[in-house]
Formats: sequence, C-alpha cells, structure tokens
Amino acid sequence: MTTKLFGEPVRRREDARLISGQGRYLDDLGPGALAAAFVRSPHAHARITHIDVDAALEVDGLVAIYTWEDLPAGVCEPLPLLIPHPALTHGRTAYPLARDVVRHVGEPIVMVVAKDRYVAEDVCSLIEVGYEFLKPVVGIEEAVSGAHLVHEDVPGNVGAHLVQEVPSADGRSAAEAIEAAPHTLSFRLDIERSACTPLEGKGVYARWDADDQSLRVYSSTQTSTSVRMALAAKLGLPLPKVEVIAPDVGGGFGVKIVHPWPEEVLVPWAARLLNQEVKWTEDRREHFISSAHERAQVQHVRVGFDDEGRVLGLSVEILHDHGAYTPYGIIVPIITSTQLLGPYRIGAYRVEFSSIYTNTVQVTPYRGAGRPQGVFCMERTMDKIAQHLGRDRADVRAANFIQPDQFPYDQGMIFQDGRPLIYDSGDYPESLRKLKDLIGWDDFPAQREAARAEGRRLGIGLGCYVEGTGVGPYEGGHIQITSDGRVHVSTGLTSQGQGHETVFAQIAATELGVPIERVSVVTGDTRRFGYAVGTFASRAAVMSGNAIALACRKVREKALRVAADALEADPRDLEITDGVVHVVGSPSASIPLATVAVLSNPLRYAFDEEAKRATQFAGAASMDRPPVAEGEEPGLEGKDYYSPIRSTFASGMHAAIVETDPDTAEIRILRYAVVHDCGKMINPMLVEGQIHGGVAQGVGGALYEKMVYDEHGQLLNASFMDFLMPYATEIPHIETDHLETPSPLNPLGIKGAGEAGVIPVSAVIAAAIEDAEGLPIDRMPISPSDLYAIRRTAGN
Ligand code: MCN
Repeated sequence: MTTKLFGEPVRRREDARLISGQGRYLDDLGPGALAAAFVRSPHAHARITHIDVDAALEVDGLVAIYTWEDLPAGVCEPLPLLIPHPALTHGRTAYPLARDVVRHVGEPIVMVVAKDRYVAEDVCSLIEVGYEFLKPVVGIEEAVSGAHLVHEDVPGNVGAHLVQEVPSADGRSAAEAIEAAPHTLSFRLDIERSACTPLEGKGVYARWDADDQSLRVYSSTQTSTSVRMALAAKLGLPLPKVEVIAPDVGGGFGVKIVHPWPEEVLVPWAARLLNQEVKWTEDRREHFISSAHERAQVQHVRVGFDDEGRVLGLSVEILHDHGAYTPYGIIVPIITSTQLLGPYRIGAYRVEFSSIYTNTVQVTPYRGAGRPQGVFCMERTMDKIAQHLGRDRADVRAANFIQPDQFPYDQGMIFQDGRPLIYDSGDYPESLRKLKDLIGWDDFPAQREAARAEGRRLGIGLGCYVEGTGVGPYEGGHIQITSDGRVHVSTGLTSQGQGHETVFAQIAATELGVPIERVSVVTGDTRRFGYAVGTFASRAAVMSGNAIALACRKVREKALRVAADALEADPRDLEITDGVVHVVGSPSASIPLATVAVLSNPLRYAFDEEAKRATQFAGAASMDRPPVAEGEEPGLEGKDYYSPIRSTFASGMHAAIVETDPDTAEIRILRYAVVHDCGKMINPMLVEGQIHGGVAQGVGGALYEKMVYDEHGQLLNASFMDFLMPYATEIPHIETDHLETPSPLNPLGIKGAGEAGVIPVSAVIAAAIEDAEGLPIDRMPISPSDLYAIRRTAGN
C-alpha cells in the first residue's frame, strides 16, 4: 500500500527548499522595515547614573530612542518568570530595558529605531551611559561566598534551594545507606558553561495595522502561541488582534523557548507606537552576551556500594550557576537532579541543589537541559565504582539496571512537569548488549594493549541515560481536506529544523490513507492554530504527532460516514487507499476523498472538476434531509488535542574509542557508537539525523566549547573566532543501532528523540580519555591543554 508511511525513512521534504536558499528566515522578511538596535551594558555589574542622548539626536535617519523611562505600564515591568516553583524563593527577571542596575555584560539599556541598522548602530555609539561600578560576582565559588551580591535582596546569592530524598526499600536515608555500605567514595565534578549558539540568532519583525488595530509579529521563536499571549497582555491588546508567526527558524536548541525576550516586546511596542514596521535581528556578539547559556555546575558526590558494584546509597550536592536572572525558573537543576538516576535502580538517594546568581548571562535550557550534567555525574560514579572494585565498567552498570519486567518503574521523585518520575517502558540490558556488540567492547582490551605496545594510547568509555520526553500539558492538531483532495495539517508548536513537515505529513498520510504528496503541514502560525505550548523537551513527535493522529482519525471517521451515505454502503465496509474511499474488496464502488470533501460542504459550488463530480452523488445523498445533518459540521475537517498523564521516557547508551597523543595531549575520537530507544520511530532516518546532530553538539561540549569569563565578568570568547565549535572534520562517523520499546502512554507508542544525541557524550568521552590515560577525568570540557595539565599534576 502506498500510504503506509509511518516508520519509513522518508526523505525530508523541507530540505529541497531550505538547502536551495528558498527558506524564509526572519531577516528575509520586511526588507523595508525600520531597524532596531540596542545599547547594551559593557559592565557586568553597575548602577546606571545617567543616560545622555543629546549627541545622537542629530543623526540623519534616526527615528526614536527609548530608555526604561519611556516604557508604558505593562511594557516597563520585569519580564515574566515563566515556571515558578516553591523552592525558587528568590526568583528574579530582568526589565526589558535596564531600570537602574545592570547585572551582566550585554543587558539592554537603550533601544534605538532608525531607518536602517547602520544608522541605528551609529546612534547607539553616540549615546552616553554613566555607570557607578559595583563588584561583579563571577563563578560559583565566589558567588557562594556571599561576599558580594548580584541582587541586593538575595542573601548569599541563592535563588533556590531544593532537596529531594528517596529512602531505600528498608527505609534507610542515603546518609545511613552510605555509612553502612561496604565501599564508599567521595569526589567533586566540574562542568563548564556552554550555549546553544544556533546559526540563526534571535529576531523579531512587527507590523501594526492601524485600520484593523491589529498586530502581526514574526519571531524566530520556539513558541509562537506563548509570544502571542505575552504580547497581548503586555501591550493591552485583545488576543484575536495579535498574530505571531514563526517563519523558517535556523536552529533554536532551547534558547528560543524563553518568551518574551526583551526585544520581542519592545519591537512590536515600537511598531505600534510609530505605526511603522520595525525589525531587529540579533548579531552574533549579542547572542553570546545577551541571550542565555547553560551547563555550569559543581557537583559533590558521595556513594556507597557493595562488592558487585550495586549502589546502596548516593548523595549529590549540586551548585548550579544560574547567571543573573531566572526567567525559566529552576527547570535545569531539577532535571539534573531527577534524570541523574538514569536506567538505574539504586538504594537510597539524596540530591540537593542550590541555584546561584552570578553577574553573567542568565541560564535557561540548552538541548539536553540539565541531563548532560546529571549523566556526567552518574556515569563518572559508575566508572569510579568499577575502578575501585576492579570490575568491568559495563558489568557494574548492568548490576544496577532496572529490569524489563519492572516497568512501570517509579523512581519516587517529582519530575520537571511536577508529576511522579515513573518510567513507562524500556529494555536496558538489551540496549547494553547491542552497544557492546556494536563497539566491540569485549575485544577492546586486546586492542588497547596492542596499541600501547606501539606507543599509542587508546581508551574506551560508555555512558547510559534515560530521558523524560514529550512533557505535557498538551498539543493539538487540525486537519482539513479540501475539494482538490489536498490535506492541510496544522499544529501550534514550532519547527527549528527537526523535520516536522516530513514526519507530521507521514502520520497524516498513514492515518488518512492519502499520498504524502497531497499533505501539507504548517507549524508555529497562530493564524492556523491558536493553542499550543511549544517545541522543547523533545515533545513535538509525542505531543503533536499524537494530536495529529487523533485529529486524522476523527476526520477519517467523518469521511467514511459521508462516503457511506453517497455509496449507500456501511461505513464499516469502507477503507481509504491512495486518497480514494472504496468498499473493501470492491474497488469500483469508490469515491475520491476530494469528492467527499465537496459533499461535506453544503455550499457545493462547482468551482472545480471534483465539485462537478460530486454533484452526481449529491442529489442522491441529500435531497430529503437538511444540508448539514444533525450532529455534523460543514467541511471535511477536524481538530483534536493530546494531553498525556505524564512524560514518556526514552533511553540510550553511547560508547566511544579515543586516542590521546602522548606528547601533545591531542584527543581524537576514533569510533562513536549509539544505541537508541525512542519507542516507535516515525522516521528512522530523521531520528538518526537528530542523533548525529546531538552527538556533534555533545562532542563540542566534551572537547571544545566553554564560555570564558574573566574576573570582571567580561566574556572573553564572545565570537565564533574564539568560541571553539567542532567542524565536520572533528565529528566521528556515528554508528547507530535502534531498539523500539513502544510507550504504553500514547496511541502511537512513541517517545522523543531530539535531545538524545547530546546527553551522554561528555560522560562517554571522559570515560574513554580516563581509560586511555589511567588518570581521573572529573571536569568537562577537556582540551589538550587541560589534559596536559592533568598529566603534569599527576607527575606524568
Ligand atoms: N522522531 C521520530 N520518531 C520518534 C521521535 C522523533 O521520527 N519516535 C522525529 C520527530 O518527528 C522529529 C525529530 O525526530 O522530526 C525530533 O522529534 P522530538 O524528539 O519530538 O523533538 P522535537 O521535535 O520536540 O524537537 C525538540 C528537540 C529539542 S528539545 C532541541 S533543543 C532540539 C532538537 O529537538 N533543537 C533542534 N533538535 C533540533 N534539531 C534542529 N535541527 N534544530 C534544533 O534547534
């Protein structure tokens, strides 16, 4: 059957357009719009004493200059704290333009609108801002000393403090279980700051329609519906008068889920005030210093275990660097502390985190969102246990696995969505078996020895993770079949390159029995779909995928009802193949879906051939009854929502073989293997693409990428000249195998895949380097100079 597309490696439909330059990104829109630019703080911590714009006023082409004082009620207030939490006792967000104090380099202070960006930047350079310097607080250690404060009213710079404790089955606390364990270890781990750095930065373009008193905003966002709600509220506009559209988006990786960004409020506000189109496109330096970062944590670990390596008690204290503000709440450290448990069933667990303010760029989720840090912690722990006991590292993991017959498995904690952390399905022993086969785990020791005899240092490492995906609360799908037989699918969440246009079309084509060529998909356009949450937490496949399937089922049912009427058949005897409804076993008794669409509309003007054909059926079908039957709505269309009871948990295991240079400490990845389980795959080729992209980002985090701040809070590497990213030349060939344990929680049995690739990479690379060098690797990323220093400290 040509319409069975779910699970097939269909090529990405969006690529022809995107790779041939036909994409329409934010900066391609509104070529005649006025341009906005911002004066941003050059200091990490300072009080603004005055702003003098006089020298800028004469610049030709200047349209307006705004400071905080110019902003009206609504716009002038601090930006929202999107996900409050009782433990976030001192949540703080920024004003859209700094009011009196700036708390990181890059904080916006003045907005300039001019005829183009060149003029706007010239004006910015002529505006003088006076500062009284305050002591910047940089780095976790300095912040926890509490000697200087980022926010005057936040003692000790602690924004949040949360403890979660799960006792052992026999009621022991983690401290008691560790105390009583035959073996114990304590150590510290350090993880540096990194950032999403999508190739397209943020951007917003707004048009005010004075006649209609309505606003249209294009934003490079991961959530157009939430930007819309925020704008309606902040600008005092009725919701139906605000439209927000995410055009093609050149990557998001988490940073574009924050909403509204200051510019997302200020640009539309100025467009309405000036009654002119206004646009702002973020430049690279702006992205580095005024969007968001993630990852930085210090972790103190204590673990107690038995002779087999089974963890009897684990206690982790996390210091989480939150930067200057907490617009996205404490989701990142909550995820670290809960997802740290991975595929393991451990005795007693205690985790405690403090979320610490520093005078640096704020922290919000970046692909993996706290999981890479959690996995780093747990997997380093597993390796240290194995080393202490002299046992095989894979065996120690296997000894701790949750077994396939133990699902659903309740970890006894509260997850990021406020619901219990209950794993729905998985088969961790089988994943490990596949991974060991794929990388050749059991044969590696001989390989290591052979290399050593030649003076080469090879090492192998592995890492496991479990990832909560598809978090709620809901997503919706709308299906419309028109009289030309085309299927129009829309869903409210947005796309940044994941391939939604392809996979959602696959789902609709499969459910409706139509050729995929007839299906078109729209995402992230509030004109088409008003209620949605957004794209993050690897949730689009699960949430919108299932919503679209449910909506298709509704429409299919209606199509069969209408067709049965026209064919004088029983709907139960009908099926749809290649866009044609026919009686099973009697293909001649058929009616195209296009005709069914016409029949579903009481206004059946003969605009096209299908409509004319439909009149053949129409007479018989509707002469003696009302044009719209009772209980029916006109049109062959339908909408449905999917709202899960809780998240579904994907999982995976990675392994790598690395070589370290004995002289230069250069680190090369020779092989990289992934076994991945995201339940039923809609499109295995896209899943592999997501994994490749994720691993590439993970390799960046493991070996290259870090945000380097000096003691004054200046970001020293705020450009792609200085912030090292891996090129294709540094990314190994990625060998992949899959496992499909369907999720019992949703109709399609799927779990998310979008973040999986990145999550365990740092842990895996650290383990492999440690194996090659015989030296503990307790920090990430690790550069050749870092490795060299570790060797020197160890006297090697
Ligand atoms: N997929 C599938 N079968 C499954 C699961 C997923 O075929 N069982 C497919 C999906 O249909 C989709 C892709 O894999 O095409 C990723 O799906 P999903 O796991 O639902 O993730 P989302 O679509 O919600 O994307 C978000 C996720 C996150 S959180 C980040 S961050 C991220 C990522 O995806 N940012 C990305 N991948 C990215 N890829 C690109 N190109 N750009 C980004 O900004």
